[in-house]
Amino acid sequence: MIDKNLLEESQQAELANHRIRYDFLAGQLTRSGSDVEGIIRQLNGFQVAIPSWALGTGGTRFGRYGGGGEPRSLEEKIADVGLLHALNASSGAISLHIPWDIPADAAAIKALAADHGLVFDAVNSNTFQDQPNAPHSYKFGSLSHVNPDVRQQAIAHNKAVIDHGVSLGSKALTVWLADGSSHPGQNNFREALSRTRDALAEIYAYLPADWQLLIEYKPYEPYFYSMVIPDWGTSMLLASQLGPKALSLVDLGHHLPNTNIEQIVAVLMMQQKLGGFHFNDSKFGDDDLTVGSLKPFQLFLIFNELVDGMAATQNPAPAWMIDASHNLKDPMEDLLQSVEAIRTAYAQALIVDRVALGEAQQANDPVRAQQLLQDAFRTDVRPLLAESRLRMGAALDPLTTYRQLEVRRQLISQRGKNTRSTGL
Ligand SMILES: [Mn+2]
Repeated sequence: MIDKNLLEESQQAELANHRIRYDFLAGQLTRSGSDVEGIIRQLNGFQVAIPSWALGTGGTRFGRYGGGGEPRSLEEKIADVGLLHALNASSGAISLHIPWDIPADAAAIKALAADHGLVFDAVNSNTFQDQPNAPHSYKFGSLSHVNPDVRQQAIAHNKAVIDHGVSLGSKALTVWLADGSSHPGQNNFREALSRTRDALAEIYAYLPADWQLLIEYKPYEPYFYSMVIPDWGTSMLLASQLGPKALSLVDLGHHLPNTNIEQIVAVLMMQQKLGGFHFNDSKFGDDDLTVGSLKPFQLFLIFNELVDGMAATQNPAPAWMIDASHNLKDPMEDLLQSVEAIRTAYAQALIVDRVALGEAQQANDPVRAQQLLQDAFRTDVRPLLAESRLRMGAALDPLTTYRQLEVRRQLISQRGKNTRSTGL
């Protein structure tokens, strides 16, 4: 746990600098018509879930270089997310992956999370790996498999994941299917999708009344010729056929290069089918890199559509989660950077002059429209984010505090150098 006195002491010297920066920005934004207090309130309420598998070092199929002090149990993963939340006041939810993180005592785990101010976000099922002693293999698919016994095993697993989620207070199941084919002719596309829809319908029927089923899509990998749910259109088709509790989930890394993701967001929201987001960044494919590290403008454009859509459509509030892998960085530092990038894009989208943008669109004035977006994107909103954290008792600058307090060194001394977190 972060000692609040130490935290305050460590940033005492920075407070005066922050005040100057914040007052300047707040004055500027107020003069240009922004409701600064309203923006701070929206930032305060914005929580991004941390997945339980992102707290350890990731790897590639070539190797993995652990950084030490990784959580050894679900309890330690919750402690790590609690630490992030204490520093940034924006990581107040954890998303579990089953079977990597099955709670032995759900009530105790729920209480532990509550001690850290955390709730449980969507639970995630896994039919992309065979589990020890499972009677059937997913080598050739799970919900789309030609053998009904394999499909039933995958359906039963998803129902069990829902049960775990219910015991923790989760409200959604995220399904990412690794089903697909690597060779032309291997699968009958029509039949594979129709089997998947029927299997998802059985899972959907098992959902509690206040739950959602979030359907993730991905164009390739692990299979390289076809994926059964390759794109947002297929995901939305399934969600539409299943019913109102089924929605699409957008993972930023699950698109082919140069895909206009912000347009996908807009259309899904128009259909009230945007259920959730997995944030990361990428250069080539599903790279799972730090959010906003490569394409911050794309992230801003996506948030511009999200803010617009949340005000103008009946789309339910989406679930926000980071879905990244940390091969070189300390995972905690990477997650702090990612949450900051997400909040930056959100704050920038909140200061877009939407009335003027609407007028520019009506007047067919692309120059003015571009200027309005650039004005927001080029505004340094970091003092707003710091002010929001300060008011919630968190760190002015989470990353600097994390290093000043030598958190990783302490985790290594408590847990050891060679611990390995379950997950990626
Ligand atoms: Mn994902």
